[in-house]
Amino acid sequence: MQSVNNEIAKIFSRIADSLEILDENGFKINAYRKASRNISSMPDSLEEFDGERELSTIPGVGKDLSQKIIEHRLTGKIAYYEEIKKQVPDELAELLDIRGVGPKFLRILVKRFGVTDIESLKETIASPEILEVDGIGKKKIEQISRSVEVFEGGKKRMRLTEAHPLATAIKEEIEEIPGVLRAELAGSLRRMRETVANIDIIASAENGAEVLERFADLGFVKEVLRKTENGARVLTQAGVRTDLLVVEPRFYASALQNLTGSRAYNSRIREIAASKNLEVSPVGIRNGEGYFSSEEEIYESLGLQYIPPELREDRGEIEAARGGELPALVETEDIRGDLHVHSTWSDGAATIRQMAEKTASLGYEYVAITDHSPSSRIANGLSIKRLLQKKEEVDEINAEGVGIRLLMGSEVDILPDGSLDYPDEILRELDFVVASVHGSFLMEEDKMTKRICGALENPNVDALGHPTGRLIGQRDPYKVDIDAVIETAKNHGKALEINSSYKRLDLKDTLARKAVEAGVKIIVSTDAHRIPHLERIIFGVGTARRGWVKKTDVVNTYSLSELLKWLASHDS
Ligand code: DGT
Ligand code: ZN
Repeated sequence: MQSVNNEIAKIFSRIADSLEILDENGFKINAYRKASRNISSMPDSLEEFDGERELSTIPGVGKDLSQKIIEHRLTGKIAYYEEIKKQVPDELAELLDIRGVGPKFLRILVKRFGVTDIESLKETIASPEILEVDGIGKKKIEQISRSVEVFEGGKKRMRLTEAHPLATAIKEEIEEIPGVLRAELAGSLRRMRETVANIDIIASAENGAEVLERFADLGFVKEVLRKTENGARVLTQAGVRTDLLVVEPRFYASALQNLTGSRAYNSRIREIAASKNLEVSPVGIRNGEGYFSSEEEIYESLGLQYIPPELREDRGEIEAARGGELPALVETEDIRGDLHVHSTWSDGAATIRQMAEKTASLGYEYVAITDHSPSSRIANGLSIKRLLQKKEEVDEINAEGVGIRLLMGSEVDILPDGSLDYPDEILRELDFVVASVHGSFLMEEDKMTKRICGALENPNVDALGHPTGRLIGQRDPYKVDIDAVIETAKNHGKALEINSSYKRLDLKDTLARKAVEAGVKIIVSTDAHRIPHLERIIFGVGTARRGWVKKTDVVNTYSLSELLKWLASHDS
């Protein structure tokens, strides 16, 4: 849910940009620009202003703009804005975000060269004719080409699983800068959103200016894009935009709070702060003395339970926190075993013994070694003969004792007709079976649904692996009726997986939430094919937390004996 203030502010700002491109009267442009700014930073919701008269008391919002706000309230649309969008489509308006491309230059690009979007802009600035424009030289064009690269890079979102390790390494370098007292990831990374546009980091120090200078000199920095009094934006060698904000220690909690939630969340929190007579500054909420010592203290002052960063999206968590009804989210420390890992028996890079040693060192009580089944030929799936040999090795290692209980498992393919890749009498001998779709993705929805539900109905199957098959930024989920899958899992006491693999995070947050709301159990697994993958569990747990998943929903938070009991509960 986006707050009305945000929505209107965005529309007005977009109208101002468009009018600039259309070369309209400057007075009108400034009016929209000013109203947009005031509305986005004001603490009260527009909804609290009854009619046109009240609305026009907002600084910068006169009669004309009040009418537009009312029109939006009544119809969900503003006719004038719809008209403007026809003349200046989004792909054109967004070009103003390219540094060096001001409205005047963009007008020339449109009128003289027919530029409509980023592609045509790139062609135009690469053509020799562009140098015939007054005041445009080679240098200027070089600068704009560079800005275009940054613009395109900034539009791409990175996968959380790739950005997070990079961001953590940068954060650790910042912590080493003299004078830095604390540093933390903020923004979408702290919320563990599955993709992020940039790396946001916040630090506290008394000597902010010095810290920012040292930051800009760090080895990973390729280019400094922008510097302000208390912040810097740089591009890493790999082209990732990284923003650092440095604040005085006493403002740290406020600034961290301010820089974590989604925009929609932040504006609702600001409204609540204003209603509690707290000071709402652009860099965070302040109290009488000017600071809070922790985020917990801020939430207490707002009359809310502490809201964990992963929930700060304005998806109902504010209401829940007000009613003291936030769920007790699962934590990485709650995880007592990994139920989906591969070994050298199929396509893993580590032996069973190496996987066992590493998972034991993570403090786990159990690990299920779930290699592939025969149909996954590229993944060196195990024939029945090899499966039985592997079982012997698992038994041996268990008998020897390596500080962790190995579960003899399989990640068994769900074949196109819904049958499984091993016969029942073989599956029955396994401790843990996760069933997954690895091929024939392009099926009609009802066939795919039948296929997957059929597998879940098999009493030997314990969980459904990566339930939707999506790959972030690469492949859409296959067509499946997820509600039917959830219902079948529920009826048969089966778990659905949150797979922590870097492209998967599948189930995703919103679907995980749907599943636990329906009372379905979850396994959070790594699907590790190498030792370092075992540490990716934090991303699965992060996804679970974003999906409001509680510790009690997650099967692999159980002790070994509880787990075995759960496994027995749905066997035939
Ligand atoms: P991203 O970067 O698209 O993956 O997502 P975020 O949430 O990190 O967004 P970003 O980097 O634009 O902003 C960082 C933080 O600052 C985030 O917590 C939202 C907050 N923020 C940024 N701009 C505004 C704004 O105009 N209004 C409000 N209320 N908050 C903002
Ligand atoms: Zn961000």
